[in-house]
Amino acid sequence: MFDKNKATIILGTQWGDEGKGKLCDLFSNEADVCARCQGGNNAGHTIVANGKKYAVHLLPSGIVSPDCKAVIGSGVVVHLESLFKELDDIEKKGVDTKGRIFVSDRCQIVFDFHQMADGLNEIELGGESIGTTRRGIGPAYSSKAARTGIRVTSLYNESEFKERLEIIVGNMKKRYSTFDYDVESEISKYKTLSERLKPMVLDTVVYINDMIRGGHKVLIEGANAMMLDIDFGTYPFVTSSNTGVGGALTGLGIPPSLIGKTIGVVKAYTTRVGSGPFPTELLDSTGEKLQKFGAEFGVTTGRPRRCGWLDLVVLNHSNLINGYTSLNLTKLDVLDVFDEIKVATSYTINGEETKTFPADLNLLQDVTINYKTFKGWNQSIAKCTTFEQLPENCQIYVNFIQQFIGVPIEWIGVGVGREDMIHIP
Ligand code: 2SA
Ligand code: GDP
Ligand code: MG
Repeated sequence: MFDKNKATIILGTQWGDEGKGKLCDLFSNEADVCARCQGGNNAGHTIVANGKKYAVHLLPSGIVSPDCKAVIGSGVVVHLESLFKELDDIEKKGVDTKGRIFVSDRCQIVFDFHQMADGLNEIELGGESIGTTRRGIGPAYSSKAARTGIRVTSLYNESEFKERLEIIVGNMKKRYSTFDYDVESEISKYKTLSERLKPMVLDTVVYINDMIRGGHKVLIEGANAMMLDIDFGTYPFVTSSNTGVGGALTGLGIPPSLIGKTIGVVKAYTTRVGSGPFPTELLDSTGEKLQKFGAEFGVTTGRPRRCGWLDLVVLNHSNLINGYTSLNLTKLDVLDVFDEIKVATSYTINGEETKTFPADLNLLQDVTINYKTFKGWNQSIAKCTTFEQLPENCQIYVNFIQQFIGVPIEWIGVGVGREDMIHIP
């Protein structure tokens, strides 16, 4: 699972919700540290372990493993009230988090006004809206890039916090005519929040580097996924962080030489929540069947997810950028009930076949998808524990994917639970 003195990264390869939480949980059982590097509480990672279901948003999945430290790295944007609510909720489920959660002193804070701005921006966009989670992620990263953001470290400098808060709220008021915000009450609220946060605040750059270099097992948990990457995803229908391997490095402050394995999590079909292009989307009964059997609803917002066949053009694009060392194919069991399964192998755009994902989304309006069709296996694979136990048609499907991408499928998900995973060493 871990190379010596190197961190392992787990990343989403499609549009999110591939099942990263489950693989991260499996690795966290062995890890000393599980660190989030980007995103915020837009993420929704599900873990089903010891007969209980957990949904984490800001908390790293490693929080569920009692011997694993959980780190929220500098690249994460943090809404403090949401963080504390998550901590309280997970404690109620019997998870002892004391002394195990650290928050970077360099993290940008997501304020309620960022969430308000997120909602207002979406309303302004009307029919062109991104379909964000409205958790304030875009506006918080915008403040960071505009250098008006407020970092955790500023919470402990009263005058600096007040000064920066007044500037940023002033800017918001100028930008949004309907913006009502009381700075004084915000300051007093943050006094209380920052007290609770204090024992968790850490220079995580030093901590993570020391842990990896010191031979401890460090897992880096990506949030969202490659096609939602601010630079390489379906811009502007993306989130506001770098969701790939680059985001892992900049979000934690570690050099590439400290990275060992980079594992890509691939759903055996495709889903997307929110707006934006989705070439293999199925707007018919097959799509509905995928949604129903895959229980495809957003973990953070409860929104139904759009569904379609696996798209290897997308997976190739994602692999080109992240260089996966192995893949985790998830939710293969959802395909148990299909007579026929399709996989996109290329697109035809303006009469030309292409295997690469275009930057110009307009080109996708008239795209023809070239599919390879597989026979289904029409039986449950839930109890399979080895690759050899999978039905022949299922093995053919898996083998095709790994040969097409040229990356070994090392893990196969056959159910929601921690134990429902085939490992192919
Ligand atoms: P945002 O809120 O600014 O990051 O939204 C921008 C786009 O990114 C998408 N996005 C997501 N896509 C899949 N899963 C996400 N997490 C939740 C989950 C989503 C939910 O695990 O189910 O509950 O709705 C996630 N977070 C952001 C979003 O849909 C926009 O397309
Ligand atoms: P993440 O954001 O990538 O962590 O994924 P989500 O938690 O948002 O969504 C994945 C959903 O699929 C969750 O409900 C998981 O419990 C579930 N899941 C994960 N792996 C499998 C699998 O192999 N089979 C099935 N049936 N469900 C899975
Ligand atoms: Mg999710």
